[in-house]
Amino acid sequence: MPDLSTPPVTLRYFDCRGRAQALRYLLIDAGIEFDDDRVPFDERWATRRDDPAFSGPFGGLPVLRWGDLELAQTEAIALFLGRALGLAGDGGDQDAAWTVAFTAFGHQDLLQPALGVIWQPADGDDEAFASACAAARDRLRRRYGRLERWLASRGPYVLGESPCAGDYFVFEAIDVGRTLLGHNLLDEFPRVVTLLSELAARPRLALHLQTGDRPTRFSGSPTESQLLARLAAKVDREADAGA
Ligand SMILES: N[C@@H](CCC(=O)N[C@@H](CS)C(=O)NCC(=O)O)C(=O)O
Repeated sequence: MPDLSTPPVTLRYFDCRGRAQALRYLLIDAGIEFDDDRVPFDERWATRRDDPAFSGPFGGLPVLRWGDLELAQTEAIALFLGRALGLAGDGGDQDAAWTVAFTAFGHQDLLQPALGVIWQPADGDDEAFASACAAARDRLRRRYGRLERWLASRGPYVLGESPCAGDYFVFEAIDVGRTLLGHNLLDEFPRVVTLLSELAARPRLALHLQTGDRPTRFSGSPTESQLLARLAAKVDREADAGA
């Protein structure tokens, strides 16, 4: 059994969802009290980014402090928390490896293509914008299909009955994907939808999602709001065309 008595915990990241939101979900769902240190997008980062005491060993966020331990790199933090909090399947080597695999799948393969659409040039032409969105949708749908297939013999979570660290990454990445690129992205993937709704219904997470405590920004892109407006207009146009 993991020891759930925790020392003081701080998770430092920017004031957006980005790479850290899955880690926030994981800590919240496990009932861990932590300092959710959200660095604003202002000159404070520029003045502190070169200070290893602030920006960690690699100069990038997120950074986790767990008592005397300082850890960086999103997926390493997930691995550590997964093991410390009993969120790595049955605790054996295979489940631990699959937990890492699904963390990487969520963080790299699902989240980065979804967020990529709000890192495009804000004033790019409509054709280039539409084709980047279509490419992201295609890539994501193929990957959601693989997840759907995986869940057919397990579920509702990736390792079975209870969530592992990787589920929070898959959840966050797909929630970002459907918010940015349209809810119909999940139309053919009922098991994926079930995973998302089961996780969102867990009491502490449901409370977090209802209270509006989650950062409103997705990323640090300075032109995020313009890209979001373009995306919303595009999704509306497509809905009208399909009606
Ligand atoms: N591979 C690292 C990447 C960390 C990283 O690049 N973080 C970005 C935010 S998403 C950052 O700190 N950017 C600020 C900067 O580099 O000045 C991880 O997964 O944690």
